Amino acid sequence: MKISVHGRVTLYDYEPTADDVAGEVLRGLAAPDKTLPCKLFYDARGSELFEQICALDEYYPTRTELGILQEYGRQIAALIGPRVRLAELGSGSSTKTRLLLDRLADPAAYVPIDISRVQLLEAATALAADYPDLPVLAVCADYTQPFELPEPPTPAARTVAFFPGSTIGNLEPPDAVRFLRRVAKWCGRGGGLLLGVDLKKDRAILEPAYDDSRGVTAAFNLNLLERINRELGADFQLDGFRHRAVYNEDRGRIEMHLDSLRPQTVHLLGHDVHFAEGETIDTEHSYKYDVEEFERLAGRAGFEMVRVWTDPRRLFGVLYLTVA
Ligand code: AVI
Repeated sequence: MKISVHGRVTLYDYEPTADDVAGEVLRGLAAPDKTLPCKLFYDARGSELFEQICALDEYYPTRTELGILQEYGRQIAALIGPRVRLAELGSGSSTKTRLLLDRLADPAAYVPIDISRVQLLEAATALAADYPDLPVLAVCADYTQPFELPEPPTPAARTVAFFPGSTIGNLEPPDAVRFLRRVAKWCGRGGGLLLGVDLKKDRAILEPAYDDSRGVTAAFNLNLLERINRELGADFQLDGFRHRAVYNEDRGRIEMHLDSLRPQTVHLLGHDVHFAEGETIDTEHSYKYDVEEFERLAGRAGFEMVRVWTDPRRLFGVLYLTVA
């Protein structure tokens, strides 16, 4: 790990190496049920498309969570308490954090954690300029891998992790439990977790959120194939695949697919990948939870539910949990 100082921001750089994209792609496409990992969505183009998704009429999670944080920010800040070390997992542009920081009493430090060094430093620098008394300790790391949280210059009363956006839903439930166990270790006894969770609801709301009328989510899904063409020299024909999103009610998850529209062979790093007509690549799961169901899952990781805030339609939940 390397430490460097950038104006008011201290950067703790775990130098995440570029993932073994080729290996993961080949393994996923060689499986009997073809898959691609959803973390590969977020190259520069994919991140741009995701920002557009967040602004879509059909994609309710982003604006609903923002509304909850705006409406209940004071209560949330009061529960978190003074002198907190606030660690944000996958901090991105840190937009939602400002709603919290504006209301927190004398926070000890803000620790944004993100894998994208450029975006992390940009957001952390802008935030440090707007909160001149707040120590900003940025960590460049893949938060699903081990790393240590930096200590604030003066000791914090407690550590609270902030994980908005319902990104927890993109992990398979056993992986979510493993991940939350690690978060519980960082926060320690008395620490907390403020988390966004997308709630179970009618498929008439869910499916359009993942298959919008303007085709932005379709472009986001197909960009995976474009990325593989670009970075690994594959020859996916984009007009040979179609985006499909379906709510699997039994599993409580949205499943995103790319369906092959015809029999075809794709060439990739010396391998021939055959597709039958109608064969699918499973590209993302987005789990939806009931509050009680999530409480049980978090309980297995050592968290206790303290408080839940939702919107009037109960589309989305913001949960505050503490380490038991
Ligand atoms: C990042 N994540 C929480 C989004 C979701 O809703 O599962 C990713 C996404 N996929 C399609 N639209 C949005």
